[in-house]
Amino acid sequence: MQIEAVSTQPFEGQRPGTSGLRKKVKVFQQAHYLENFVQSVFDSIGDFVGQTLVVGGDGRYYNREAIQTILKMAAANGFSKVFVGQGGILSTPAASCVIRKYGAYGGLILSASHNPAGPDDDFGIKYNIGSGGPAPESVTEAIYAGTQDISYYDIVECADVNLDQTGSFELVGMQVDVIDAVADYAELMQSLFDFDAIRGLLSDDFSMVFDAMHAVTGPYAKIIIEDMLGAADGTVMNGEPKEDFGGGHPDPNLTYAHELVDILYGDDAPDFGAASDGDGDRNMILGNHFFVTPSDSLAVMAANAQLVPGYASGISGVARSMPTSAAADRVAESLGLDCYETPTGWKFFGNLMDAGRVTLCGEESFGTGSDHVREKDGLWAVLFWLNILAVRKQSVESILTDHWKKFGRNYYSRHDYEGVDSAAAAQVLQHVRDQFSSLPGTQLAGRMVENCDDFAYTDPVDGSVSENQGVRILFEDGSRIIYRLSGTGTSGATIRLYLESYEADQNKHGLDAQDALADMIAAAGEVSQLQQLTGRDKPTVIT
Ligand code: VG1
Ligand code: CO
Repeated sequence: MQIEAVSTQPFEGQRPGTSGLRKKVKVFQQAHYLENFVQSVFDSIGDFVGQTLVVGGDGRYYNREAIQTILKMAAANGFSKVFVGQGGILSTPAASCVIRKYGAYGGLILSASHNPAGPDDDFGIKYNIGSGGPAPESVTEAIYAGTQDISYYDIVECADVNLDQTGSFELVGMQVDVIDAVADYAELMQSLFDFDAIRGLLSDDFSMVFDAMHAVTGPYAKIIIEDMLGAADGTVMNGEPKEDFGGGHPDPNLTYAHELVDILYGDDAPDFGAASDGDGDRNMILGNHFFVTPSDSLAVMAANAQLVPGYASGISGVARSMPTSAAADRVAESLGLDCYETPTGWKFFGNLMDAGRVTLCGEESFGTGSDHVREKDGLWAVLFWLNILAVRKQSVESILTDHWKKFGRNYYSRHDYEGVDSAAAAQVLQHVRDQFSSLPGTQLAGRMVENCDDFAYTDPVDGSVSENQGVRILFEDGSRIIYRLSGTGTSGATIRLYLESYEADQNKHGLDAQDALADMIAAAGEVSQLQQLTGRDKPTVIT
């Protein structure tokens, strides 16, 4: 059945360059809104008639309704089969795993990641290609163009599918396989990590807590960490996924995961703590009274990859997003590996992984992953750390201290100014740009500015160019100040300020990052006039 795609208000579509559509639930609930987007996706991804689609989401409010709509549209548009996670659940990395394992044409993942959920909060949808990774810009741009002149969509009229029961069902000529949401992913984890060694670690006097933040990783973590690896019951906290994520903000950082942070910094703190986000692709790693920056986490993984069975034969290279600290670069250099610097967003790692150029990838925003799937992977990172801890039998802190002794320490911090007026945010970046020609050769924060630019990236595999990926002030000693506007928010603008300075002297490795970077932070404010232009005197979140 073809339906005229009339929206109750002009259809805004997906902003070009972003990997998915994120809007308030209320926006998605407008007549035809979701349908218009889904049809625009189907119209932009090539010939899938007779092929398989994967569908699942992070369980947030509107997940189930959206899945029913997508199933009926997939049937009308000619897919022959859809895999959908039981209860409508698939974490982002699990969806990537399922797409790859069953050779699906692609997948639709329903999530707004760590954004809050519920009737008044956010919903999202993104399309992943057959490699299991986020759609590249050529595809997202085609989808966006499609959203601008969509005139009808195709949908079958039929009863809803029971998503709670696994098995095969027929939906107007299309097969719907409701699959166990965890099994394929758990099997993949088992193939990469030394589960016996981790089981041994967890049965010693080692203690850990995993915070699923009432989001999608709850069932995954309970099965893998508690059932398969034998951690004590209750190791997984907030493990029941809720449609509103328990009213929380499932972003695993020091601000939003404060419940976990309080445990790791409290009396009788466990040896290890970790958290993941709404859709399960992010991770935060904590030791007893110790925080591992995501940038350092990537570097430690690269330096210790040979200890993990799935990577024991060596990694082919490392990639990090531009704002991520250069800690991984130092490890890559010492291992004689290539290290790539890409724009923010996991989609830029896909080509490098497909071409076999990199094995490990990471972003400063609590994202790490490898070529086992084509998304960042929160629980994978936790298991990677547990595997390292099981082999090295040291504390998290001493692993980091050893690492810094060997490679030096990249002091690093990100300051987020959320919900800023969009025009003011643009002015902040422009104000820095206006000084691109005057800053080089001058002193700032006691260092010589070497160069300033807008980061641009040419994909080494397909030659595609991505411009304006962050405003950078680069110093002679390798220090950096970077300003970027977030592409994932749903109200106002978020300015991200990234600060990095390198310290080779091991006697100076024990400082608090905010103290070590104090002069950089002050200089970043002065150069950009951020406080004056936005009317904010301090960041919303400091990591
Ligand atoms: C943020 C992070 C970025 C990450 C993206 C998606 O984007 O900075 O590193 O790839 O979220 O992560 P932005 O444009 O807001 O800075 V997730 O967990 O939302 O899929
Ligand atoms: Co996420």
